[in-house]
Amino acid sequence: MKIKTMFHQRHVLMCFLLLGFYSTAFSQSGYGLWLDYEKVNDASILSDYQNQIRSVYFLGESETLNLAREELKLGLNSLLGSSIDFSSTNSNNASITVATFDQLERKTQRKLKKIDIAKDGYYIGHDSGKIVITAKEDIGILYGVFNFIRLLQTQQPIDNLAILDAPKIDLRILNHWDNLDGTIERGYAGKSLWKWQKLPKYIDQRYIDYARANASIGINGTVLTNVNANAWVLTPSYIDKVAALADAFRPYGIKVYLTARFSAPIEIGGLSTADPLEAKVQQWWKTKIDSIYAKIPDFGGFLVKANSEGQPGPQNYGRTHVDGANMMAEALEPHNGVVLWRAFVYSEHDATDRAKQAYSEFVPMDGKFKENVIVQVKNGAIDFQPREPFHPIFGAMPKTALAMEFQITQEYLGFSTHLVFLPKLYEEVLQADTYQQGKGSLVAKVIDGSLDNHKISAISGVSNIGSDLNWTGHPFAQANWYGYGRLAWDPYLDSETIAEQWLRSTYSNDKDFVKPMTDLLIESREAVVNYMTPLGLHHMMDTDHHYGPGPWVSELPRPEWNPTYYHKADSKGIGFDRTKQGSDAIAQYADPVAKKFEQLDQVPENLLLWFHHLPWDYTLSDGKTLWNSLGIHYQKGVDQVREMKKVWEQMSPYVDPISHKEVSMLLDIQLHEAIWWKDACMLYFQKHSKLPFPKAMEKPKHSLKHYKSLKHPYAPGI
Ligand code: GCV
Repeated sequence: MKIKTMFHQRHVLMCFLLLGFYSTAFSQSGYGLWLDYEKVNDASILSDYQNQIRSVYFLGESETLNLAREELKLGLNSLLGSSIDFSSTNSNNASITVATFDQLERKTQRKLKKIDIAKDGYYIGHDSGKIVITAKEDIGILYGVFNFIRLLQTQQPIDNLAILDAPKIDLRILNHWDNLDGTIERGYAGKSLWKWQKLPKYIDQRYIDYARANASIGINGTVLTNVNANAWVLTPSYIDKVAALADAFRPYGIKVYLTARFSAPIEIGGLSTADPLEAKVQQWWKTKIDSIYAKIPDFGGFLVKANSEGQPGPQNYGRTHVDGANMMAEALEPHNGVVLWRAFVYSEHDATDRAKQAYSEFVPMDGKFKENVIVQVKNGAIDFQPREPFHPIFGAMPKTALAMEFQITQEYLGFSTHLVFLPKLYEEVLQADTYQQGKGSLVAKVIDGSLDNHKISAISGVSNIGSDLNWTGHPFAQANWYGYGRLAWDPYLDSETIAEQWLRSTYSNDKDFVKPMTDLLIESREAVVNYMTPLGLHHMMDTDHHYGPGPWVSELPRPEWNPTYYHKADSKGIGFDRTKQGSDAIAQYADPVAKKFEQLDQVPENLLLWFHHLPWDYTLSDGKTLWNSLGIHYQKGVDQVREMKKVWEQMSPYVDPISHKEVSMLLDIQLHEAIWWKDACMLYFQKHSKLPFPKAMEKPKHSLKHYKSLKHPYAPGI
């Protein structure tokens, strides 16, 4: 560097000071995610670890194994604060042995031979008092290493380990809704990570850091592009760019997928049709797919949004989703690629309840899709609302592999401004019992393929990652990326464990931090439901950008884009009647579930207005009227955010000052917006109910006219 020749010595000193400041600011920026390995701060745990870990015998060479070795070195050296001896030749007295099973010494193999390690899984145990991390495959070693590091990060005992672990879902995928121009649909954390113009030659360090973070939680696939797809990504020059990303991600066990625009044969192929039954169209896709595999031999496959919200699809040619999906599947099959075909369909020309349409269209097609087609279903039948009942398709298509689609980006939950811990929402859906094969037919079992014995299983999360220094906009939105990954690995994990692990790995192991903050994360999901859409209300967000409340919106050309379509508030009452007297959407659920939702004395109160239209003076189980309860729920949401703020204020001893301030400011905005939601919605509903606000509810700050006048033309997220 030329610093000395460029500056006077005084400036040099200043530079160092600034660099010091910069590196502190950087380390506090959140860039390191849950992978900043800070030295264990509990003296007795540290000395216990130091006694048990003095040296590592790490066998094998491959790109993935080399990464695992470096990660373990980094983890141990940082967490233990000393330099650990690594050897690949000398096993003598090494405290930890790391090797794939076939490379372990014979005597260790004999001892562990009964342990049935699944593909991609790993085992962490002991042999003659020494720790062994082993796996069948290199990627299992990497996963094992990350999990071993997590034990130390979260200060767990390591003297009696016997952890046999493996992913329960095969394809654990992130869906980026990233456009080729760098914008991100519903993205609130900056621009796309993918620098298309500089690819394939320029490999941004962020690609590597992204892949490492994903591997640490077991994610093994990434769809690079928006489901509202651009055919251009399938042209040769873009495939070269995609191949460069695939090369960067491969050592971390991550495959790339692309979104395929159904009309691509016309747009970039020069054909006059994209009819899936036309031989020339089939041939076009075959040639295209072969050319992709020539450059990316482990390409994952396609994710397709067809005949949905204006996207082209087979129905443009009078064909079905089966025709479209199977055509692509056939071309992908020889390469072991899959088609993730989305079931997110609803039409303005269909007068039936939007919540019913995907089921009505897809369930009759069960058994007709090829084996490498996975139908990807959103967690609920409308659209990623703060609370929805599980999608009735789950369990209702036993002959078709179904993927879960969760949204990690907070399109309907306060963007990257509100602190909402989504694993709580995911857990609620995964643990829901569909009863499709009797009691215990959990959504999780549909997704992991165990309920209907599927050969392949998949889960997708719509990414919340962008170019912001901290990746996700809100520092706590990192917990949603992390939590999604953990649940994709094991959909039976409970959200509290995930919250605790994330907090410990990211911030502090101090019990006075971990306990209140775990409670805060868990509570945060119910808070957002309360201040946005309590008691089963849904889709009341303002038009288009979905930022803030817009319960009054009623004039959009597509009826089902209007909030009034969903809450149906009138002088008599509020709620969507989906019973037999109403849209009968409830009939799409298996009997015991349907009965529960149909009957007012059984329907869970938190879904009441999802399924029933009820009078304002309807009495709830606690004796309150519906109207009063609504106001009390809105107020509760606001109070919950106030409580979150109070808890966070106490946390400054455990969090660096920059992050603490950042989250405090975001909580201030969240509180302001929670009040906005309460006031705007209750004022609007009062126009219909004509009732006074319940006493427990704070009076609105402004008039309904004021709230209706608010406009947000440049709300982020496109
Ligand atoms: C990618 C909702 C969102 C759209 C999104 C769509 C989908 O309608 O508002 O931005 O489009 O879901 O999931 O396809």
